[in-house]
Amino acid sequence: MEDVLRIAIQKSGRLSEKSLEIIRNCGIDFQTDSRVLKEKASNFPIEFLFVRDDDIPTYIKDGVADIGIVGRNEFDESGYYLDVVKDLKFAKCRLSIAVPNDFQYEDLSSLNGKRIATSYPGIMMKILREKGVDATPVVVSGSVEITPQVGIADAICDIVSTGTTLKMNGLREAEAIYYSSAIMIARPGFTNSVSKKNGILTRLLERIEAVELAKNKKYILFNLPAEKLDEAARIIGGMKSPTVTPLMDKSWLSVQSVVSEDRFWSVFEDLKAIGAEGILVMNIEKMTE
Ligand code: PRT
Ligand code: ZN
Repeated sequence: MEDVLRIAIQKSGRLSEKSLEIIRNCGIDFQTDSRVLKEKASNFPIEFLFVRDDDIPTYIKDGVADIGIVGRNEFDESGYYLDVVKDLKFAKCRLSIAVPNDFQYEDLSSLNGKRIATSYPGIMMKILREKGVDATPVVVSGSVEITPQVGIADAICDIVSTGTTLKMNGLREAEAIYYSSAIMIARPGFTNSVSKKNGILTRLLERIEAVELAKNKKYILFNLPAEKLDEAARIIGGMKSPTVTPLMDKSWLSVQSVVSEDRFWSVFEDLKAIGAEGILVMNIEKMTE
Protein backbone atom coordinates (compact mmCIF):
# COMPACT_ATOMS: atom_id res chain seq x y z
CA MET A 1 0.00 0.00 0.00
CA GLU A 2 2.79 2.37 1.00
CA ASP A 3 4.62 1.98 -2.24
CA VAL A 4 1.93 2.92 -4.69
CA LEU A 5 1.93 6.33 -6.31
CA ARG A 6 -1.51 7.88 -6.15
CA ILE A 7 -2.47 10.14 -9.02
CA ALA A 8 -5.60 12.27 -9.11
CA ILE A 9 -7.16 12.59 -12.54
CA GLN A 10 -10.29 14.40 -13.70
CA LYS A 11 -13.15 11.91 -13.73
CA SER A 12 -14.88 13.25 -16.80
CA GLY A 13 -14.17 16.41 -18.73
CA ARG A 14 -11.67 18.09 -20.97
CA LEU A 15 -8.62 16.70 -19.17
CA SER A 16 -9.67 13.10 -18.60
CA GLU A 17 -8.92 11.36 -21.85
CA LYS A 18 -5.59 13.00 -22.57
CA SER A 19 -4.39 12.49 -18.99
CA LEU A 20 -5.08 8.78 -19.27
CA GLU A 21 -3.56 8.62 -22.73
CA ILE A 22 -0.27 10.03 -21.42
CA ILE A 23 -0.13 7.29 -18.78
CA ARG A 24 -1.19 4.60 -21.22
CA ASN A 25 1.51 5.64 -23.69
CA CYS A 26 4.00 4.88 -20.92
CA GLY A 27 3.05 1.22 -21.27
CA ILE A 28 0.95 1.28 -18.11
CA ASP A 29 -2.16 -0.92 -18.26
CA PHE A 30 -5.40 -0.28 -16.40
CA GLN A 31 -9.14 -0.56 -16.77
CA THR A 32 -11.14 2.62 -17.17
CA ASP A 33 -14.58 2.46 -15.80
CA SER A 34 -16.01 5.93 -15.31
CA ARG A 35 -18.16 4.69 -12.41
CA VAL A 36 -15.28 3.82 -10.14
CA LEU A 37 -13.43 6.24 -7.89
CA LYS A 38 -10.21 4.27 -7.67
CA GLU A 39 -8.32 2.03 -10.05
CA LYS A 40 -4.94 0.31 -9.85
CA ALA A 41 -2.67 -0.25 -12.82
CA SER A 42 -1.87 -3.90 -13.44
CA ASN A 43 1.80 -3.53 -14.39
CA PHE A 44 3.05 -0.39 -12.59
CA PRO A 45 2.74 0.74 -8.94
CA ILE A 46 0.28 3.52 -9.61
CA GLU A 47 -3.28 4.07 -8.42
CA PHE A 48 -5.76 6.44 -10.04
CA LEU A 49 -8.21 8.57 -8.16
CA PHE A 50 -10.97 9.87 -10.46
CA VAL A 51 -12.33 13.17 -9.15
CA ARG A 52 -13.63 16.61 -10.18
CA ASP A 53 -10.84 18.85 -11.38
CA ASP A 54 -11.71 21.55 -8.80
CA ASP A 55 -10.89 19.09 -6.03
CA ILE A 56 -7.49 17.99 -7.32
CA PRO A 57 -5.37 20.75 -5.68
CA THR A 58 -7.08 20.06 -2.33
CA TYR A 59 -6.47 16.33 -2.58
CA ILE A 60 -2.78 16.94 -3.23
CA LYS A 61 -2.52 19.45 -0.40
CA ASP A 62 -4.20 17.02 2.01
CA GLY A 63 -2.11 14.04 0.88
CA VAL A 64 -5.10 12.08 -0.42
CA ALA A 65 -3.18 11.82 -3.69
CA ASP A 66 0.55 12.25 -4.30
CA ILE A 67 0.33 13.87 -7.71
CA GLY A 68 -2.45 15.15 -9.94
CA ILE A 69 -3.14 16.45 -13.41
CA VAL A 70 -5.06 19.71 -13.51
CA GLY A 71 -5.42 22.93 -15.50
CA ARG A 72 -2.95 25.58 -14.36
CA ASN A 73 -5.97 27.88 -13.93
CA GLU A 74 -7.55 25.56 -11.33
CA PHE A 75 -4.25 25.22 -9.53
CA ASP A 76 -3.56 28.96 -9.39
CA GLU A 77 -7.14 29.72 -8.40
CA SER A 78 -6.86 27.28 -5.48
CA GLY A 79 -4.13 29.49 -4.06
CA TYR A 80 -2.40 26.45 -2.53
CA TYR A 81 1.32 26.27 -2.31
CA LEU A 82 2.15 23.11 -4.29
CA ASP A 83 4.90 22.09 -6.70
CA VAL A 84 4.42 22.11 -10.46
CA VAL A 85 6.22 18.93 -11.51
CA LYS A 86 5.69 19.25 -15.24
CA ASP A 87 3.82 21.23 -17.86
CA LEU A 88 2.00 18.62 -19.92
CA LYS A 89 1.16 21.17 -22.63
CA PHE A 90 -2.34 20.01 -23.51
CA ALA A 91 -5.75 21.58 -22.82
CA LYS A 92 -4.18 24.90 -23.71
CA CYS A 93 -6.46 27.86 -23.15
CA ARG A 94 -6.42 31.46 -22.02
CA LEU A 95 -8.27 33.52 -19.50
CA SER A 96 -9.57 36.55 -21.36
CA ILE A 97 -11.50 39.69 -20.71
CA ALA A 98 -14.51 39.75 -23.03
CA VAL A 99 -16.96 42.58 -23.48
CA PRO A 100 -20.30 43.16 -25.23
CA ASN A 101 -19.77 44.40 -28.79
CA ASP A 102 -20.84 47.95 -27.89
CA PHE A 103 -18.42 48.25 -24.96
CA GLN A 104 -15.69 50.85 -25.69
CA TYR A 105 -12.63 48.84 -24.72
CA GLU A 106 -9.15 50.30 -25.07
CA ASP A 107 -7.06 48.56 -22.48
CA LEU A 108 -7.43 47.10 -18.99
CA SER A 109 -8.03 50.56 -17.57
CA SER A 110 -11.37 50.57 -19.45
CA LEU A 111 -12.48 48.14 -16.73
CA ASN A 112 -12.14 50.67 -13.91
CA GLY A 113 -15.37 50.81 -11.94
CA LYS A 114 -16.91 47.94 -13.92
CA ARG A 115 -18.41 44.64 -12.72
CA ILE A 116 -16.63 41.63 -14.18
CA ALA A 117 -18.16 38.16 -13.97
CA THR A 118 -15.76 35.26 -13.60
CA SER A 119 -15.21 31.83 -12.09
CA TYR A 120 -11.59 32.80 -11.48
CA PRO A 121 -11.74 35.78 -9.14
CA GLY A 122 -8.40 34.95 -7.51
CA ILE A 123 -6.39 34.98 -10.72
CA MET A 124 -8.34 37.88 -12.23
CA MET A 125 -8.13 40.22 -9.24
CA LYS A 126 -4.42 39.55 -8.76
CA ILE A 127 -3.73 40.57 -12.37
CA LEU A 128 -6.05 43.58 -12.28
CA ARG A 129 -4.53 44.78 -9.02
CA GLU A 130 -1.03 44.46 -10.49
CA LYS A 131 -2.16 46.66 -13.39
CA GLY A 132 -3.78 49.15 -11.03
CA VAL A 133 -7.32 48.45 -12.24
CA ASP A 134 -10.13 48.86 -9.74
CA ALA A 135 -13.01 46.58 -10.80
CA THR A 136 -15.61 44.56 -8.91
CA PRO A 137 -15.62 40.78 -9.35
CA VAL A 138 -18.97 39.03 -9.77
CA VAL A 139 -18.29 35.40 -8.94
CA VAL A 140 -20.30 32.82 -10.87
CA SER A 141 -19.56 29.12 -11.20
CA GLY A 142 -20.78 28.61 -14.75
CA SER A 143 -22.43 30.25 -17.79
CA VAL A 144 -20.23 33.28 -17.30
CA GLU A 145 -20.87 34.35 -20.89
CA ILE A 146 -24.54 35.16 -20.28
CA THR A 147 -23.97 37.53 -17.36
CA PRO A 148 -23.73 40.78 -19.41
CA GLN A 149 -27.02 39.99 -21.19
CA VAL A 150 -28.84 39.42 -17.92
CA GLY A 151 -27.42 42.63 -16.51
CA ILE A 152 -25.33 41.36 -13.61
CA ALA A 153 -21.97 42.24 -15.14
CA ASP A 154 -20.47 44.75 -17.59
CA ALA A 155 -17.76 42.40 -18.84
CA ILE A 156 -16.55 38.88 -18.21
CA CYS A 157 -13.26 37.12 -17.60
CA ASP A 158 -13.47 33.53 -18.78
CA ILE A 159 -11.57 30.63 -20.29
CA VAL A 160 -11.35 30.83 -24.07
CA SER A 161 -9.99 28.32 -26.51
CA THR A 162 -11.54 28.79 -29.96
CA GLY A 163 -13.57 31.91 -29.11
CA THR A 164 -16.83 30.43 -30.46
CA THR A 165 -18.66 30.60 -27.13
CA LEU A 166 -17.95 34.32 -26.84
CA LYS A 167 -19.13 35.07 -30.38
CA MET A 168 -22.29 33.04 -29.89
CA ASN A 169 -23.11 35.23 -26.90
CA GLY A 170 -22.48 38.57 -28.58
CA LEU A 171 -19.16 39.11 -26.80
CA ARG A 172 -15.79 40.18 -28.13
CA GLU A 173 -12.50 38.94 -26.73
CA ALA A 174 -10.84 42.15 -25.59
CA GLU A 175 -7.62 40.91 -24.06
CA ALA A 176 -6.02 37.66 -22.89
CA ILE A 177 -4.62 38.13 -19.40
CA TYR A 178 -3.44 34.62 -18.48
CA TYR A 179 -2.45 31.38 -20.22
CA SER A 180 -3.07 27.86 -19.02
CA SER A 181 -2.37 24.25 -19.92
CA ALA A 182 -2.59 20.96 -18.06
CA ILE A 183 0.14 20.52 -15.46
CA MET A 184 1.25 17.80 -13.09
CA ILE A 185 1.29 18.95 -9.47
CA ALA A 186 2.63 17.45 -6.26
CA ARG A 187 2.97 18.31 -2.57
CA PRO A 188 5.80 20.75 -1.89
CA GLY A 189 9.06 18.84 -1.57
CA PHE A 190 7.62 15.54 -2.79
CA THR A 191 9.89 15.42 -5.84
CA ASN A 192 12.97 15.97 -3.68
CA SER A 193 12.06 13.39 -1.09
CA VAL A 194 13.92 10.10 -0.76
CA SER A 195 10.92 7.81 -0.84
CA LYS A 196 9.75 4.80 -2.77
CA LYS A 197 6.81 6.85 -4.05
CA ASN A 198 9.08 9.52 -5.44
CA GLY A 199 11.12 6.76 -7.07
CA ILE A 200 7.94 5.65 -8.84
CA LEU A 201 7.26 9.22 -9.95
CA THR A 202 10.80 9.49 -11.35
CA ARG A 203 10.21 6.33 -13.40
CA LEU A 204 6.88 7.67 -14.62
CA LEU A 205 8.41 11.01 -15.64
CA GLU A 206 11.24 9.26 -17.49
CA ARG A 207 8.68 7.35 -19.49
CA ILE A 208 6.57 10.43 -20.21
CA GLU A 209 9.68 12.25 -21.39
CA ALA A 210 10.73 9.35 -23.63
CA VAL A 211 7.35 9.47 -25.34
CA GLU A 212 7.52 13.27 -25.67
CA LEU A 213 10.99 13.15 -27.15
CA ALA A 214 9.95 10.55 -29.71
CA LYS A 215 6.83 12.48 -30.70
CA ASN A 216 8.70 15.18 -32.57
CA LYS A 217 11.18 12.91 -34.26
CA LYS A 218 11.14 10.75 -37.35
CA TYR A 219 13.32 7.76 -38.06
CA ILE A 220 14.69 7.99 -41.58
CA LEU A 221 16.32 5.22 -43.63
CA PHE A 222 17.63 5.56 -47.20
CA ASN A 223 20.12 4.32 -49.77
CA LEU A 224 22.85 6.68 -50.85
CA PRO A 225 25.71 6.73 -53.36
CA ALA A 226 28.77 6.10 -51.13
CA GLU A 227 30.60 9.24 -52.21
CA LYS A 228 27.70 11.40 -50.95
CA LEU A 229 28.00 10.33 -47.33
CA ASP A 230 29.68 13.51 -46.05
CA GLU A 231 27.08 15.66 -47.76
CA ALA A 232 24.24 13.58 -46.31
CA ALA A 233 25.71 13.85 -42.82
CA ARG A 234 25.83 17.63 -43.20
CA ILE A 235 22.19 17.74 -44.35
CA ILE A 236 20.99 15.58 -41.48
CA GLY A 237 23.28 17.50 -39.10
CA GLY A 238 22.70 18.42 -35.50
CA MET A 239 23.09 14.93 -34.03
CA LYS A 240 25.51 12.07 -33.58
CA SER A 241 26.72 10.52 -36.83
CA PRO A 242 24.15 8.50 -38.77
CA THR A 243 24.36 4.70 -38.78
CA VAL A 244 25.87 3.53 -42.06
CA THR A 245 25.64 0.01 -43.47
CA PRO A 246 27.39 -1.09 -46.68
CA LEU A 247 25.23 -2.58 -49.42
CA MET A 248 26.12 -5.47 -51.69
CA ASP A 249 26.84 -2.96 -54.43
CA LYS A 250 29.90 -1.28 -52.92
CA SER A 251 29.14 2.07 -54.50
CA TRP A 252 25.97 2.40 -52.35
CA LEU A 253 25.31 2.67 -48.61
CA SER A 254 22.26 2.31 -46.42
CA VAL A 255 21.96 5.22 -43.97
CA GLN A 256 19.76 5.52 -40.88
CA SER A 257 19.18 8.50 -38.66
CA VAL A 258 16.72 10.47 -36.55
CA VAL A 259 15.43 13.83 -37.75
CA SER A 260 13.26 16.31 -35.90
CA GLU A 261 9.82 16.79 -37.39
CA ASP A 262 10.19 20.53 -38.04
CA ARG A 263 13.24 19.96 -40.25
CA PHE A 264 11.98 16.80 -41.83
CA TRP A 265 10.76 18.07 -45.21
CA SER A 266 13.83 20.15 -45.97
CA VAL A 267 16.08 17.21 -45.02
CA PHE A 268 13.98 14.89 -47.20
CA GLU A 269 14.24 17.20 -50.24
CA ASP A 270 17.95 17.86 -49.79
CA LEU A 271 18.69 14.14 -49.49
CA LYS A 272 16.76 13.44 -52.68
CA ALA A 273 18.68 16.20 -54.41
CA ILE A 274 22.02 14.51 -53.68
CA GLY A 275 20.76 11.17 -54.98
CA ALA A 276 19.27 9.40 -51.95
CA GLU A 277 16.84 6.65 -52.96
CA GLY A 278 14.22 4.50 -51.28
CA ILE A 279 13.74 6.95 -48.45
CA LEU A 280 11.76 5.27 -45.68
CA VAL A 281 10.29 7.34 -42.85
CA MET A 282 8.98 5.90 -39.60
CA ASN A 283 7.37 7.24 -36.48
CA ILE A 284 9.29 6.61 -33.29
CA GLU A 285 7.29 5.35 -30.36
CA LYS A 286 9.70 5.98 -27.50
CA MET A 287 13.21 7.34 -27.29
CA THR A 288 15.97 8.37 -24.87
CA GLU A 289 18.59 10.99 -25.54
O1 PRT B 1 -16.59 18.43 -13.79
P1 PRT B 1 -15.28 19.07 -13.54
O2 PRT B 1 -15.34 20.13 -12.46
O3 PRT B 1 -14.21 18.06 -13.32
O4 PRT B 1 -14.88 19.80 -14.93
P2 PRT B 1 -15.04 21.32 -15.38
O5 PRT B 1 -16.32 21.43 -16.12
O6 PRT B 1 -14.76 22.26 -14.29
O7 PRT B 1 -13.80 21.47 -16.35
P3 PRT B 1 -13.64 21.18 -17.91
O8 PRT B 1 -13.56 19.71 -18.15
O9 PRT B 1 -14.61 21.96 -18.72
O10 PRT B 1 -12.20 21.84 -18.14
C1 PRT B 1 -11.09 21.37 -17.48
C2 PRT B 1 -9.90 22.27 -17.83
O11 PRT B 1 -9.70 22.30 -19.24
C3 PRT B 1 -10.06 23.74 -17.47
O12 PRT B 1 -9.79 23.99 -16.11
C4 PRT B 1 -9.04 24.40 -18.37
O13 PRT B 1 -7.75 24.33 -17.79
C5 PRT B 1 -9.03 23.49 -19.62
N1 PRT B 1 -9.73 24.06 -20.79
C6 PRT B 1 -9.21 24.12 -22.05
C7 PRT B 1 -10.96 24.60 -20.85
C8 PRT B 1 -11.19 24.99 -22.17
N2 PRT B 1 -10.09 24.67 -22.89
C9 PRT B 1 -12.46 25.60 -22.52
N3 PRT B 1 -12.65 25.96 -23.68
N4 PRT B 1 -11.91 24.78 -19.89
C10 PRT B 1 -13.07 25.33 -20.23
N5 PRT B 1 -13.39 25.76 -21.50
C11 PRT B 1 -14.76 26.34 -21.67
C12 PRT B 1 -14.86 27.80 -21.23
O14 PRT B 1 -15.16 27.90 -19.87
C13 PRT B 1 -15.99 28.35 -22.10
O15 PRT B 1 -17.24 28.05 -21.55
O16 PRT B 1 -15.15 26.32 -23.01
C14 PRT B 1 -15.81 27.53 -23.37
C15 PRT B 1 -14.99 28.32 -24.35
O17 PRT B 1 -14.53 27.51 -25.38
P4 PRT B 1 -14.40 28.10 -26.86
O18 PRT B 1 -13.68 27.04 -27.63
O19 PRT B 1 -15.77 28.36 -27.37
O20 PRT B 1 -13.58 29.37 -26.78
ZN1 ZN C 1 -14.34 21.89 -12.45
